[in-house]
Amino acid sequence: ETATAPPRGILIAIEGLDRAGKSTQCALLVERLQQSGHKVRLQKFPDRTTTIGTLINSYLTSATDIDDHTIHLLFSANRWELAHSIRTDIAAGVTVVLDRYMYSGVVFSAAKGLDYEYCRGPEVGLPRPDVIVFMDLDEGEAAKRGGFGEERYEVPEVQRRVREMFRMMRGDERDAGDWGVVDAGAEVGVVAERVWGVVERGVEFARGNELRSIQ
Ligand code: NYM
Ligand code: MG
Repeated sequence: ETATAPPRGILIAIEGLDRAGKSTQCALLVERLQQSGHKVRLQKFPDRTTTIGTLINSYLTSATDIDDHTIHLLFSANRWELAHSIRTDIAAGVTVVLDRYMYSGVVFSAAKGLDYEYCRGPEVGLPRPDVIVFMDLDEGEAAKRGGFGEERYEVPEVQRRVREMFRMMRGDERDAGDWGVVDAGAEVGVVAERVWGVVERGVEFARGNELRSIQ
């Protein structure tokens, strides 16, 4: 008798601007996936718990200044140091929910003026999500959600450019078909339903396809 391997896990990325409600929706999504029988792990990027993550945290909190190219590569290195554990989990049947991923990595650096292709280069080869949920929120709605935090990038002008860059990146044909845009400007439960609608596409895709790599 041969044992049947469990179906692979699904790789789901949640992206969007600061204050779009990503972390809330990630928590709700993890719960819902668990209720429908998935084993799930949440992976936040940047992951500030590693050695590289400590450097990133000190940059974001303005405790240190780091050159634009250097911090860009550190954000990417933070994904590479965790890529193996993501692949291992997916292969073992664990679904991984990413709270931000390489898309944030590219757009936040490109919004500072770094070349888009330069920014995307170091991400090639990372595990490619089966689906990306983009939580979209316009500047006006975001402003109603209260003041920005204290971290770097949390100013309206940067957020506006980042939103533009995200729009451009959603048109990048190398990731074509991966994106689902959700209007995040509604009540939490309504947004959660919309997120679930996009995630179901990823579940369906993962049933018939191997985990891909960013190309
Ligand atoms: N950020 C996040 C980047 O600039 N590059 C990256 O690769 C990633 C993953 O860090 N403003 C930015 C976006 C956010 C900030 O993220 C911290 P969070 O989700 O607030 O911890
Ligand atoms: Mg933040």
